[in-house]
Amino acid sequence: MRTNTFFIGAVTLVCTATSFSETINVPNDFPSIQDAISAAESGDVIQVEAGTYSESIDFLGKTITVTSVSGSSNTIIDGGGTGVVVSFITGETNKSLLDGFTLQFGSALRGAGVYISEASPYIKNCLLKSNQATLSGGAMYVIASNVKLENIVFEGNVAGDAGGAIYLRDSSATISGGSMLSNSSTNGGAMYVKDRTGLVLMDGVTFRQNSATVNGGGIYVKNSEVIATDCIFDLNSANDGGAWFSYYGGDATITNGVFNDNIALGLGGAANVRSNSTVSFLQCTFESNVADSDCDTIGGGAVLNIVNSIVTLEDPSVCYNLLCDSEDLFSGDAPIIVGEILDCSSSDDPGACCGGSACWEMVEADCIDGGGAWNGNGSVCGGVTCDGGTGSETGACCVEDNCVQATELSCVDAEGVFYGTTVTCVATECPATCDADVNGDGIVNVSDLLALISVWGMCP
Ligand SMILES: [Ca+2]
Repeated sequence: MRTNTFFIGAVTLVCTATSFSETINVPNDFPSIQDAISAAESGDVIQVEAGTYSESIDFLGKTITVTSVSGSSNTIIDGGGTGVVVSFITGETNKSLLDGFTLQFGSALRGAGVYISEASPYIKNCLLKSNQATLSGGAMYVIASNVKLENIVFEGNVAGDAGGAIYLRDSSATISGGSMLSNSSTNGGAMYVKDRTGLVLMDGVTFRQNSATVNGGGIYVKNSEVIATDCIFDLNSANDGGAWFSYYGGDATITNGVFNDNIALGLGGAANVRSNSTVSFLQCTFESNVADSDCDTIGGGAVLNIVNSIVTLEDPSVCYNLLCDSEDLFSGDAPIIVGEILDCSSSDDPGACCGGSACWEMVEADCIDGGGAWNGNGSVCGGVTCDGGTGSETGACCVEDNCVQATELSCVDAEGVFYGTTVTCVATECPATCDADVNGDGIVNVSDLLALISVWGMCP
């Protein structure tokens, strides 16, 4: 509870209350976060203990920090399906900070998780999940504002109309780190950006498995400018613009972007850019994107579809993109290619990976790490049959110094080393192992003893 003890005695009467920043604890000083905010004064820090708080909070224009003691996974503000969870609607500045919460189960017309109007709050280290807006901004609605977001994860939020995770209008934003996972909407599965007033800057943001039933599985940009650096767009899907959709001056500069495994039923597996938009993709990778994924011949541009717009590709890496089943990379206007189209590096080449009877395309390391059966660089799921995970062919598998004829999957399961289906145990001599050979040179001698002594003591 706020106490006036400080103002008695040593502190002179010249000091005003605002010259102190006080720490207020929830629930020890106030049972609810909103009660603490209502009592707080400029500069105060509200520290919230771990727990689930069923309430909606409003910063009331105050220059305060609301932070959790134990981080977002342990400190939850639950909207309970009634209204907006957090509001910034009274001219808050970037000195109004929300740090370290999960904001969940908001339900509203707009901005069910966080609603920001004519304000500039700073939000970091939060998880916004399972919020639902009837219209726009499933997790966050931002209008006539300037927001700073740092390390925010948006997961499983839904908007009926636009921007499953974030809807930004007449606003600028700085978004650093974090990710947008499995959000969905009609347009802009994760983000919808409309009507510029300033830049939308994104750095190191991952857009993964977001979906739009119409346009822009990851992001939809209209009459705005987005600068995206080191962002990843993978596994997003839409009707047009699997990851990205630009419309009416939807301008962007995307540097070191990775566009992998995005899917459009129609146009632009990775991106659809149209109607006087100017978009530059600088040193971006486009790998395994698919357009016209339903192969109904309505669609185009495995990588890009361009209409009345200027699209520049500078030194792009392009591989394994498909229009239905053919490699037809671009449709509509031709992109401007600066430099050359590079192959994706071979070690990162995806291939078909069988897990049970299911198939995914991914890089070999991820496939083996996940216990899948690898079908080789450049293989595609359409060209292999996954037979329930046992793998149809066997090969030599060394489990320590024993060779067994096994499938790759069962070999990996046994933590063995698989030598390939063309190699048999008859032709394979597994390297001998012995426990005392500490440095692995095949001889047990004083070197092993010294290696052992060098690490003598408690295990780290
Ligand atoms: Ca189609």
